[in-house]
Formats: sequence, C-alpha cells, structure tokens
Amino acid sequence: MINMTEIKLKVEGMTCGHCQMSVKKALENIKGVKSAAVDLENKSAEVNYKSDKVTVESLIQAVTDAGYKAEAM
Ligand SMILES: [Cu+2]
Repeated sequence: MINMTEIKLKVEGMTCGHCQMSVKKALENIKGVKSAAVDLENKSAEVNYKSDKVTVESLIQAVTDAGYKAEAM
C-alpha cells in the first residue's frame, strides 16, 4: 500500500559526528522520509522513504541546504 523505497546517496563534506547528525536530521526532516542512516567513514547515506511523496532531487537538495554535497550512488 505504501511504496517504501531505499536509496543510497554519496555524501561529500562530512568531517565529524556533528556533520553526520546534521545530514541525518536534514534527511529525516523531509516529510515522507522514514529513516536515514548516515555513514561518516564511507561518506554515504541510506535513506528509506515513500516513493510517492519524496523525490531523489529533494533528498539531494536537503543535504545541499545543510551545507554538504550529495549524489545518488
Ligand atoms: Cu562536522
């Protein structure tokens, strides 16, 4: 019924745990995002979201607005 999708993003610019939390919060603040697991060492983020409510572009934009750089892997 609900279309959950998972995507992995490459995230550039994170240097510490604070950055990691900022990216996580930015992603999870988007309506329709269920969870975001951000990996500081691998510079990546796995995002679970409703595919009918959220676009990949909006995920990338949220990370950009938080001050980092993201792209789909
Ligand atoms: Cu930091």
